[in-house]
Amino acid sequence: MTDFTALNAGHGGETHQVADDDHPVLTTNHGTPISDNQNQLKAGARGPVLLEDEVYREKINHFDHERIPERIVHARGSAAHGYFECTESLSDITVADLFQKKGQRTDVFVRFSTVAGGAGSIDTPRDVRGFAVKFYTRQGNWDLVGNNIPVFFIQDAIKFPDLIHAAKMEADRGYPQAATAHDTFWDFISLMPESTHMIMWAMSDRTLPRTFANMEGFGVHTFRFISKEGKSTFVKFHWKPKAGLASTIWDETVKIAGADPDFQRRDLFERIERGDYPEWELGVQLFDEEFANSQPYDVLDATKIIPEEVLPVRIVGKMVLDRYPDNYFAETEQAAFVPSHVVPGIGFSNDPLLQGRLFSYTDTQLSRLGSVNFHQLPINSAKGRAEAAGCPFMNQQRDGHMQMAVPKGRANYEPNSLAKVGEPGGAREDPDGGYKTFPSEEQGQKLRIRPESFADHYSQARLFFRSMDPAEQAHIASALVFELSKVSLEHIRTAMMANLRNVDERLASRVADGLAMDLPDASPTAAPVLDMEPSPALRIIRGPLEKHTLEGRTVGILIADGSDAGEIAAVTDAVAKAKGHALLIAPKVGKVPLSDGSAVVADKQLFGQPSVTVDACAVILSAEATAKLTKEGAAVQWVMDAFGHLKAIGYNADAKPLLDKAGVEPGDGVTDLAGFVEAAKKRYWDREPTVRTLA
Ligand code: HDD
Repeated sequence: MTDFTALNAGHGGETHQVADDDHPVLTTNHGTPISDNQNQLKAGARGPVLLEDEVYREKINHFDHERIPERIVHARGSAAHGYFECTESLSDITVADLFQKKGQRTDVFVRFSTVAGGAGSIDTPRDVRGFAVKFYTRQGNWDLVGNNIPVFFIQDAIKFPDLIHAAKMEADRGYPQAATAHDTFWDFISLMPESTHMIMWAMSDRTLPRTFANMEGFGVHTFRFISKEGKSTFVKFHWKPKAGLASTIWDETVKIAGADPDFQRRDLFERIERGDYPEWELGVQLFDEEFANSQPYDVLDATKIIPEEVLPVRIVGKMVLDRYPDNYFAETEQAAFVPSHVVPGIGFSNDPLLQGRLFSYTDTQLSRLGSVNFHQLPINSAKGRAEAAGCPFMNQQRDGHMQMAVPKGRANYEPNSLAKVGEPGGAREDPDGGYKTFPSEEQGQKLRIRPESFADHYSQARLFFRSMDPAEQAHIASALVFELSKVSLEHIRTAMMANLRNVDERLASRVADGLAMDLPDASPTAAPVLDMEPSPALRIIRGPLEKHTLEGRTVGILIADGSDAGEIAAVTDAVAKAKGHALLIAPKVGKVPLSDGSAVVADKQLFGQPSVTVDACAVILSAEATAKLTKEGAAVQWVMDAFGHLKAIGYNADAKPLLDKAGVEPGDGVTDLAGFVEAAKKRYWDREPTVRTLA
């Protein structure tokens, strides 16, 4: 018989990595040690492969089934672990464990997402962002499944499948992916006046967040807190980013998508790696029935906000994300967020959108994760309770696909008396500490109807638009022109403009002008449109959460052979002092020889790191390098984009010809190196009208 040992060693023998002290023995899933992970079992060296090869079959079989269905919405997501810390006790208002004591910490897992695109789509479409928080409290898991926008498109959950079908890629052609700029989305929206307020937010810079750390988050619906005495207080939840609100310019957004489709996921990972932990304050708006009844809108209507100027947000905690997941699939993908998962002290209102959600999320996990036992996956397990009570869950539910628990004894029913004879009797109710639903009085006829108090679809859309900074208003008008320009059916554009007239006549005219179309008559309204008091808290630009800072932000420093070592050190040090993050970017990464004979290794290569990926730009070049780079499209574009995207540009004297070539004009934010780091802390909105025409 032929001895094949030598053959195997010779062909691919070098790829055989064998077990040693550092590497355990490779096994199959049922534990059999594997001797060869490189070759299938064959009948002879050149012969056919054998079906009996379990090592091969098991490996490929498992691989073939690695993917699970992606989420029907919010498929593209990125997540991190961290903690929530209570900074003000709410023990008089709710029994929820996490709000009892100042300083008390609760572990969290947070997943950010886009809505419309598939799991492999880009991070930066114009889209709403999901902001889902799982609190592992000692009384079980609480999932606060919100968005970065405080209102929603529809008032009733029964419309959700239609909204999503219209928003996602069109059914026959399979595009566009992760974009709302198409016929079916705007067709649905034009026929759904209640979505107008949400559309104002969606067309604003809110859907172009710079990074996840620069977004607000909202629970959207009105929830309830329930106290020890059984008293209910209505509550709306707000997450306020410590890094400040910041967005990108549309042209920049589009270019980021090409330069780095994973821009925000990468940023989340790198921030945590650097120790720049993303952080938010948790705020609550607390109110009672009397306040609710005094407002000109219904607090059960998810297309409405309560302006912060009317009811201030009270800060009661902070959340810090300080650990990136170990494994994307096991944690981020298998995480199941379920709004009906609340803990004692937290309850629901009658918001019909919220009520509809309470069914949908558990249901979807059954097809996505495949089993009623999805709560046993480590990421979903009630680990906060496990720490407090020694077990994540205790009940008489049994079996099902992928059951991981091995319950002992016969007590799979309740009541039972088995404890009387010394057998384990299983868990029992806790009438005092267990979850109690708020016993609200409910009465009425069974009807498929919406209340009159939900009829006003335009007042808050107007409130939002009129509260914006002029620069933001221009962005909204331009976004509407862009999106509607991509709508091929003219009657849909016309219907949208008819709705916009009810929001603001000037906005409607700007859009009509941008589309070169005639303004139609305004569409009928179901209720009078009110002029509410503007709410400056809704602004990003020149608003209360726009921060002028370098903390956590990235400065790109363009260098090349012969750059001045002292100037580079001065800028890098100043950036570090301002708690920013400096990146040296050069035409070649390996080694950049500097003016004083020393050399640095660049962090990034110019062609792979366009200026859209950084928050501010410094250019430090020798005269010779500048002469070369003025003929290099990527370098000219680097500076041109920084200027067009309203970023600070600092430069040394020798680099000036590159700025001239890029059409950079002197003005605010264009500065010598000495003034650069201070200038780098903000964007220059007043420059915008000089670099592009907005609607
Ligand atoms: Fe939803 C996922 C947020 C309305 C049905 N939703 C999902 C996620 C977020 C939201 C952040 C992703 C969670 C994660 O990261 O895994 N959804 C919202 C907000 C809404 C909203 C803020 C309105 C205020 N959603 C909504 C309605 C329905 C759904 C009205 C259905 C009746 N949502 C789902 C879903 C998803 C989901 C199909 C897909 C994946 C999942 O649940 O786990 O069940």
